[in-house]
Amino acid sequence: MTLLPAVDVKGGQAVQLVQGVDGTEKVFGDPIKAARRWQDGGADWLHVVDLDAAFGRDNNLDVIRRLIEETDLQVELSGGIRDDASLERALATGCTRVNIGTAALENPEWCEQIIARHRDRIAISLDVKGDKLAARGWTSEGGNVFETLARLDAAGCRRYVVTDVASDGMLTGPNYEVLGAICARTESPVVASGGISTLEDLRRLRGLVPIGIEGAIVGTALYVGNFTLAEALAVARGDDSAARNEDPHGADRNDQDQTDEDEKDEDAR
Ligand code: AMZ
Repeated sequence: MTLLPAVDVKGGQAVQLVQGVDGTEKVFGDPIKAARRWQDGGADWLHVVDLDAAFGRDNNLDVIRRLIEETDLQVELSGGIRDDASLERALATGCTRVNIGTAALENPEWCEQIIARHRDRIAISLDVKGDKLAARGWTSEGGNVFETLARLDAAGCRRYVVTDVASDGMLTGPNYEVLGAICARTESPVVASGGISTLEDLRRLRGLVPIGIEGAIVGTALYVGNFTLAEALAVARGDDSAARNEDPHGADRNDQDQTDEDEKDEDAR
């Protein structure tokens, strides 16, 4: 499974929002420094969101362009890519692929054309809020998730990035139900985003690779230090025996095992 650390950029700074709400951000400084930190930690990929562009004001393309030039990372770039001009600008940064959110809802014909033209360089962002999709910086809603997915699949969409808006920045775990339902309805690979909090979450997502989960985007959990990037990469590779001891529920489970043993002893007496 591919691990993609997130660098969300607002006002030139790396930030993490809570449920995507403007103004809730924790600020983590220079996005290029953050990207270098994830590269030095062993990441191959970065998920970069231009939040100002997603909110429909201004953009952070200068710093994002430099970030791509000054690192060797493969970058998935999103935010505000809604027409030919913004798509050309985004592709010209040297990113590996772009994610399209709002336009998948508001401009389906354009999406069909760009999927046909740019194939693997286009992924569709399914930003899920209940059974609807969120658009325009997650400030508006529209379109049923599964109807939109069926339409995009028919258009040949190569990849989906599925973000559960309610989980994003919350450290409450991914929305496995939504991820499972989407994987069941498409043959294209799915990158999971939103809510990842523990290495156990990453292990569970890795277990979903056979049904179509290809990658996982980690933001807040990495920035606040719930685990290290090295640990996360090891779990994503399936090579995490050294990291297993950290299971936060391990202590509780052992206590429960002990209680079970005690009960058995009682029964035997
Ligand atoms: O946090 C938010 N409010 C937010 C966010 N992270 N709003 C949009 N986005 C991301 C989507 C997707 O990657 O997850 O921006 C991209 C979509 O942008 P657009 O402009 O195509 O809808």
